[in-house]
Amino acid sequence: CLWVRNLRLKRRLPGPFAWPVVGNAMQLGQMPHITFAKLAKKYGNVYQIRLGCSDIVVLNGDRTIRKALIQHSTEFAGRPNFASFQMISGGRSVTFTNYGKQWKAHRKIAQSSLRAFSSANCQTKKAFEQHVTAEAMELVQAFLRHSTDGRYVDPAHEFTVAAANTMCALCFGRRYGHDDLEFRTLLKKLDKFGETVGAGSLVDVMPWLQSFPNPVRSVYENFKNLNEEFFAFVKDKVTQHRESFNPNVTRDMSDAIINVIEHRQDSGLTKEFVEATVTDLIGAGQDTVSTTMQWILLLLVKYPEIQAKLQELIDKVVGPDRLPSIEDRNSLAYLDAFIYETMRFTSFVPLTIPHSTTSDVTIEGFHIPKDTVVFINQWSVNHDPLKWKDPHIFDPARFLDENGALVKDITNGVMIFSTGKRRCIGEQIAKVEVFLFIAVLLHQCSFESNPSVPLTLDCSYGLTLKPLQFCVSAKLRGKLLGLVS
Ligand code: HEM
Ligand code: HJJ
Repeated sequence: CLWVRNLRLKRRLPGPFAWPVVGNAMQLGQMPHITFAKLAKKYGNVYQIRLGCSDIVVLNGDRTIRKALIQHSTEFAGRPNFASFQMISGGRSVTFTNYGKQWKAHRKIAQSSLRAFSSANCQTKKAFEQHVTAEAMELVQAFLRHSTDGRYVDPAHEFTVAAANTMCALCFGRRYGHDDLEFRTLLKKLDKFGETVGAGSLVDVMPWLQSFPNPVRSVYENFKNLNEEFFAFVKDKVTQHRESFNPNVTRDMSDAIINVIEHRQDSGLTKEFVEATVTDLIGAGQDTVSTTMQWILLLLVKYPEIQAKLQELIDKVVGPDRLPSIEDRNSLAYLDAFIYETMRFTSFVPLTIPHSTTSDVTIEGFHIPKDTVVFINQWSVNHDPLKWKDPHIFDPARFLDENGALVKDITNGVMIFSTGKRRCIGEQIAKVEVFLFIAVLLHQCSFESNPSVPLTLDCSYGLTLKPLQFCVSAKLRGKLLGLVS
């Protein structure tokens, strides 16, 4: 009856005691997603914390998160109006913009041009796969070059360049090379992006810190500068495209997006949204894919028996005379299982980009008002003991049936691309890219770490979790293959 419902609706959200001024900021620790999972054991899967001046609801666990993001998809599709978000992609980011008509139109355009270039059209799809394979071979050569005379190489930056080049190839029709200093310098600076916008970063929730001359102020200034520099880099390339635009020839994704936004009737968006879209896509593709590759290589040298098993499989399916291709994917289920397990085990996007509620909503009996900031703990889904056996153990075989085939129901349980209205639009591209990168790397090389330096799975926290610096040595496994196109 009504008064019972009202009582339930009015149930105050549980949560830890919040101190004046800082709230729970001092309790977050080095790895907020782990802290949030621990708090869920005490307060349940929906609870409230306070960071500075913001009340934040934290969602945990597979059932609760899917219920919120799928059953209440519109209510949870917002983004907070954090000051840092307005500095990204000239203030017109598709990713960091709140729910509304404009965001919907923008996302639709970004999504459909990605689809057109990576899956719908056979020709552009093949071209994309060739770009990725070429980039993988550049990686092979870079690793071999840096591994001569028993040397070891830190793979992180090479992966960033490779992932950024892939997105540049897709968006601009050309790559910038492992030796282009200007491009490499820009990518090095971008490395700091995720520290500022990761959930639990304090710059946006304690704006009062800015009124003093203290480090937070320079965090904002650095963030603004790096975004302006990156946006200018992309805008310059898009301007060149605009000047040489021919409506009858779509050379790459920049052309495709210029075409939709500027040359089609009522796209609803101004031309500044073109460079914003491309900036988002390159930014996202560069950080996430390079982070995936860093974790994968770390796990391959940590578990040499898994590396050997993968190589044996690739040798059997592909043989020595050609490079692996995307058509081999169905025959390489164990490689896909290894990728899924890397994503589950590391959960390297531990919390999604912060969400906000677009209207009042009730979840698990708790009332959440409109415009509440919401953190979504993907790590807690991937380590939910009700869902995964021994979640703390790295075991790719958990995704395979007794015939060695991939089990869709289990792979779909991994949450790293989020779900619902804000789910990642680059998932297909990322999976193809990561698959080809590892398949080619393992086909051509063996990797080992320096035995005198202990390997750790410790990481740094941000939008993405990154492994601490580690070094590998690459050895050529047979003959170095050239590219056939
Ligand atoms: C959003 C993960 C690669 C484009 C997201 C989000 C996550 C994510 C967790 C936030 C979802 C949310 O807030 O609920 C990943 C992972 C990747 C990856 C794990 C690689 C392994 C890519 C790539 C692209 C891309 C390659 C572009 C080509 C986007 C965009 C959004 C997004 C545009 C914003 C969606 C929105 O706010 O509406 N991704 N991503 N991602 N991703 Fe990815
Ligand atoms: C970025 C990481 C960036 C932008 C935007 C303009 C589309 C990383 C995760 C999801 C990707 C979501 C998207 C982010 C776009 C990044 C991101 C980075 C520079 C950017 C979880 O975000 O290192 O640099 O410039």
